[in-house]
Amino acid sequence: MIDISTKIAGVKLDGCVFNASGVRDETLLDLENLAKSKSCAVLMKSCTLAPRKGNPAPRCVNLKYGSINSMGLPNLGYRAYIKFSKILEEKYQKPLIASICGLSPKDNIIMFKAFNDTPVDLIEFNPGSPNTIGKPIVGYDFEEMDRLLDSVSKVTKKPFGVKLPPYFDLTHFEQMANIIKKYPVKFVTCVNSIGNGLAINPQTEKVLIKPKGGLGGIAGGYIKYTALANVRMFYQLLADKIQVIGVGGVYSGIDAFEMILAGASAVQIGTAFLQKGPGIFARVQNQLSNFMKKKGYQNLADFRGKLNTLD
Ligand code: RRO
Repeated sequence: MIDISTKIAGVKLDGCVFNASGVRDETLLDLENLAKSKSCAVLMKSCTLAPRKGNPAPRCVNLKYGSINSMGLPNLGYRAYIKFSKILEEKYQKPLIASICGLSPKDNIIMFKAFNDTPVDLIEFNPGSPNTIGKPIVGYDFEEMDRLLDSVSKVTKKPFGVKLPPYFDLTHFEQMANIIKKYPVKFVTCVNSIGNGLAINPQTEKVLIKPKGGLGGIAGGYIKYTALANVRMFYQLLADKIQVIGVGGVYSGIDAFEMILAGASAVQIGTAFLQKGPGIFARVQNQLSNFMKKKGYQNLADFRGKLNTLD
């Protein structure tokens, strides 16, 4: 029997695949649909203190091999997600993960504190959104990240991780890993969308999304190789003491296998869930099990992080 279960920060997941924050996870209906699906956890939309409508539409468009979005953090405000977590905990037996994306350091502290007394199992801190107009990506400001991790570490009682923007330079991987290692961070999620791509319709000679003159976060197949590199680098730099969750361009069981081989302890699906619907979770996990069986692997530990180089 092939076992694809995993543990994140000690929380047991029946399989290793679940939804990425930001796709069909904003309302209670969305979250109940995830709870009923084969997603092995329910990860909620990144929340802010106050509800937000987000950016004007069209703000998320499918592309041939992925997607572009500038949603602008539409969410119902953290109080709604606290309420939803209590409802979900009563009705379903699935790990619950909150995603916090405060617009200021103070907002993050308020929300981290508020989630202490909820049934949420884990918190994914999201300082990497590329789409809040007028705000730079906090995950690229190393000093600010240090201060933020320091302050949230002091107030949270929940195991938490950080969703990182994609890094492209070797020294940046190292700098961020060294900051993360100073705090009780349990996992990093690699990666958020690659910010500020531009998709164009050559027929209409127009951009595809309305916000930011058409600029938006690129996700899906286009970013798989960047995501794999980030998973690999953080897996090596965090030396198995802090877990890595891989996200970016996972459409198949083999994509998930590659993430785990690079070092991921679990895999999230965003764009493929948007495009293919909730059946994607069972499909990817079945394909992963079949591929493992062919390879003679019984569980994820048999191959996690065991990627070979050519030297
Ligand atoms: O809501 C968004 O525009 C958004 C967020 Br918070 C994020 O973290 N990543 C993304 O691609 N879009």
